[in-house]
Amino acid sequence: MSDATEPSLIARREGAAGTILMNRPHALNALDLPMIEGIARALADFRADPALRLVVLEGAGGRAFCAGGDVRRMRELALAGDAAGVEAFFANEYAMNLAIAEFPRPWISLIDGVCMGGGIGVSVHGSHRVVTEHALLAMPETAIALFPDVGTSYVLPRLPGALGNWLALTGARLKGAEAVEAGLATHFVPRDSLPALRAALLEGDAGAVERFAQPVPPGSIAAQRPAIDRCFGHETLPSIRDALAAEDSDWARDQLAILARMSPTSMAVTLELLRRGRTMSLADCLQMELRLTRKVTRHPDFAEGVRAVLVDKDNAPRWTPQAKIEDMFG
Ligand code: QUE
Repeated sequence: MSDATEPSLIARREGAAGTILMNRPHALNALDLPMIEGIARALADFRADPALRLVVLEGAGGRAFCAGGDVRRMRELALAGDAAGVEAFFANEYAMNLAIAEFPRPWISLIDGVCMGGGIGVSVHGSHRVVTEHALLAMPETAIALFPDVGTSYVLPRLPGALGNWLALTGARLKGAEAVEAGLATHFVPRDSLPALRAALLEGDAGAVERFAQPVPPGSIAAQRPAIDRCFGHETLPSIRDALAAEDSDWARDQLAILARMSPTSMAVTLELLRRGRTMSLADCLQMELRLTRKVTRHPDFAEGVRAVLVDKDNAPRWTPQAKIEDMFG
């Protein structure tokens, strides 16, 4: 456990590298506003340092890379009617995500634990996403009536086949090797090799990632792909449900049960978001996401979803379905 006096973000120069440690292990390194501002400041400082060859991003505590954003706090702000507070958080986070995409040198994330939501946002736009056998990646926002954000409305529709729709709607959790298979991660390196890889990176040698990486054989994603594409490659939720029902398999029944727990509004918003994001730039996708947060965080499902999953942890959200999804896109 870190104590309250320890900084939640530690950014410094080590050798030829800039290093950033997300350091809120008691909250699985979930990003709060000071951490987001700290990463943005580090990006600017590192850019201005011509001797700095690459950046290494890590999570403290051994269990998580980064579990997401500080959605408990967002719920409190939303319930208090503090729209400006909600806006400040997401606007800063998404601007930082774009700055990572535009960072001109290697941005190397070492993902050795849970990496969800905001954790995907600080890694996926960089050049190298290194995962270990302990990595677990997901975009689980439909469970809390949010939607896949942090630029994933750009990333997910560009994954092969219907993988993006599947990951976004079900919040499926991918192990490290599966994340490489799906294209969210770029390299698999065993946890045991991370200290040696890190030492090489501090010498400024980004090529070390390739040398330490192990090949990932086609696995569970390849096996599920035909069914994922058959069932999740549809434009509407009813047609996705119909396709799952027609499969008549245990896998398809599992997917239907998962979808039945998610916010119906959030799923419809998510499907439309990824449909639009497919042909948009990352900057435009982030702007679309920011507009969506204004409506989505005011919808009763958001506070209820965070309550059910993260506050009371009863996992029994009482959703308030709504008829017109187009309204959410404002
Ligand atoms: C969906 C999410 C998040 C989530 C769970 C979901 C999310 C998030 C966290 C989280 C988890 C553990 C913590 C914490 C936050 O969980 O965004 O502070 O200790 O941050 O189903 O979007």
